[in-house]
Amino acid sequence: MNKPTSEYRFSFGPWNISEGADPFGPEVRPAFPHEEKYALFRPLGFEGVQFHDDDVVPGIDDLSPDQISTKANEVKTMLQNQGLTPEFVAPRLWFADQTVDGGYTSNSATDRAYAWDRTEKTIDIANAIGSKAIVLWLSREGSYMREAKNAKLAYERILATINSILEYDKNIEIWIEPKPNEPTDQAYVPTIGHTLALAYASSDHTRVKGLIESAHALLAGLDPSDEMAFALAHDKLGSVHLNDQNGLKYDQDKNFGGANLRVGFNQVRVLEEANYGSRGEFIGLDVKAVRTQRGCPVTAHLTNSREIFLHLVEKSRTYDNSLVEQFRDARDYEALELYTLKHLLGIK
Ligand code: 3MF
Ligand code: MG
Repeated sequence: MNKPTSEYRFSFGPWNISEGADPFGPEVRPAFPHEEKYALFRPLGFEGVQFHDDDVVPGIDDLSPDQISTKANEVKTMLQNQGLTPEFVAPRLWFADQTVDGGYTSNSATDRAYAWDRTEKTIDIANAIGSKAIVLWLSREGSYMREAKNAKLAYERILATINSILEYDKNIEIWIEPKPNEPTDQAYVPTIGHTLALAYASSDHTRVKGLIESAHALLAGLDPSDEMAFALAHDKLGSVHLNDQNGLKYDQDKNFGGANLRVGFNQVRVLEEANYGSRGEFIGLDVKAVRTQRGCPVTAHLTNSREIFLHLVEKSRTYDNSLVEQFRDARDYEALELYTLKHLLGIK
């Protein structure tokens, strides 16, 4: 029996409420205080918070371990007061001077040490606020010039880091969020296949999983629902970042279903079929507010993506699976496609 739609738990990260700056222009909306964002989650229909280490502890690089722990404890209390769950904490390894060449794969030993230090802090913060997972979006672990790094060594360094994390904390889970490019030209862990190969090569694969972002799969030229199915077949889908992407261009973080409703439907269908969410997994969103949107704070992109997800859950539950089986048995995929498109259009 499927769970009622209301049982899905949704999450997003505070960076999804932004002032609208892009590489071509400054902020277009007034700043909305970071600390006030958390009061918005529940009223908008979200109970999970995705964090970067410095979302929990701003200015993390300049603070002592005691100061970091005090701030993390404050955030834990705030989450409890607001009825929120921390979904994960991710080390932000792409902002600092020490990460211009990547973190774990940087050619500088001191910069690699900085990346490890930030990772330890991230794990400590995850524990302090009660998050069972850290996310590694491997941002600058890649190259802009192919010859700049030794790729084999880079993969060995990433694997060694995964093992060090598993050793440092005997309970924490690592969810790797693969992405093929941006900010790098070529990223070292571009797909869920690479992610799971690293997981199985690690010292405890049961604690290494993937987080699949729809747009990242599309940027790799892959279908997000097949990527999700691959992770689900290995019971290694830690979380998802649902959004959309209109072809091979910059990472758009469009609203879920906004570029291709059918691709959205298939992600929901695959998640539903695997009963994703029944063990508390979140439906995470990673969507960007468009620059033209006025107001402060802007949140329509979040509620709209959530609403479309729930409509697609209904579409998935009313999809006539016995008819689909008949079409499959007869290999009448033309009829299957027409039925699917009419179902999405609401035509009998
Ligand atoms: C980049 C991303 C990131 C990650 C986030 C958590 C800024 O394309 O999707 O969002 O999701 O850093 O790991
Ligand atoms: Mg993401």
